[in-house]
Amino acid sequence: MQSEKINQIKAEIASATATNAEELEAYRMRFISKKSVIGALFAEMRNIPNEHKKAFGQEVNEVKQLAEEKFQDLIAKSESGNQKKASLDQDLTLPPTAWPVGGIHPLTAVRQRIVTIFERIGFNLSEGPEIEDDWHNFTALNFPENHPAREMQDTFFIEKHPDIALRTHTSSVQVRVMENEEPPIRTLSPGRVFRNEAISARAHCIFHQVEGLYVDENVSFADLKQTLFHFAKEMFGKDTKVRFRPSFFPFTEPSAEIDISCQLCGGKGCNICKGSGWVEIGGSGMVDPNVLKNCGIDPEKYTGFAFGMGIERIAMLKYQINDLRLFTENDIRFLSQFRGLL
Ligand code: 2NL
Repeated sequence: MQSEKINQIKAEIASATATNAEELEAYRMRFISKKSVIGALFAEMRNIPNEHKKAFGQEVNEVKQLAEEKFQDLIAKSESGNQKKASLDQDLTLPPTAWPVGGIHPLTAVRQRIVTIFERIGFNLSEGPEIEDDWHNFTALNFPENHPAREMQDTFFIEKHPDIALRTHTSSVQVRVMENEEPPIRTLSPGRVFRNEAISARAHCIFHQVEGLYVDENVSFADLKQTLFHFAKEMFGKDTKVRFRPSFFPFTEPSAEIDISCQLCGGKGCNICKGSGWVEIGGSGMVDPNVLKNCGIDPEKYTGFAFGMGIERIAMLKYQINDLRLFTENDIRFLSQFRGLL
């Protein structure tokens, strides 16, 4: 009689299923809890004659163990079932999709890199107006009265007599520094400059320049060379070679163009360097004594060096960019390539 009941419970356990929390709870109520059918079997114990108690107890314990094993089994199955369902929907353990965020403009990144290199060797930053008078843009810098840069076709004039123009270089900032400060002067002036040029892959009417100026007692051409050697190696890598080529600027004497070994071919000769192995990165020289005098600095006591570079040009060499217009067209396919900079 009792055995039949126990067999029936065993059969029920064997065929039990549970796929969700409610069904699991129903199973627990029927087979595990105190008030379950198995609980009832334990309560029955009292009524079993002593000689059968042991055998009955064994049978009841067996079915109890069976019920518990099946319960664990059902729990495990329903959990993996839930997981399967979730993975079809969405895996909440995955990292979230990143929102598209902006990046630093390549010119900003390159300017910042240049600034950092010079700040670390004692240069400070200086800024000045983009609209300049003739004195700060031309006359103080020793430009002769008839210099072609002073022509309408080269410079954007805002007013004539007296002449007011968009600055054509940031040397005007350094003239202002020399007028206002005593040596030693070590300053770097990055900024936007303007020239009346037809826009092409190699020229633009608005571009960016960084100029450096060092004025003190006993500043020599050796200091100029060593400073620019240092810059080139920091900016383009320690194997970069530097060469100075004699040149002319109205505001420096002597003057030199600064070349570095070609980034692309390492000096062997290629398209970028037109077979020479060298590319120009800027100009430099010893500040002309006339310029020092114009800015209120005694050229008998002080000497100085200065240099100028186009930021676009440095960026183009560093990142192999072949068209100046890319910097101002705001094409996301170009700009997003520099997202990781800085
Ligand atoms: C170039 C050449 C140069 C300077 C800039 C400078 C400034 C003062 C006095 C003397 Cl206040 N010189 N600046 C000197 C030599 C060259 O720039 O090719 N720039 C893109």
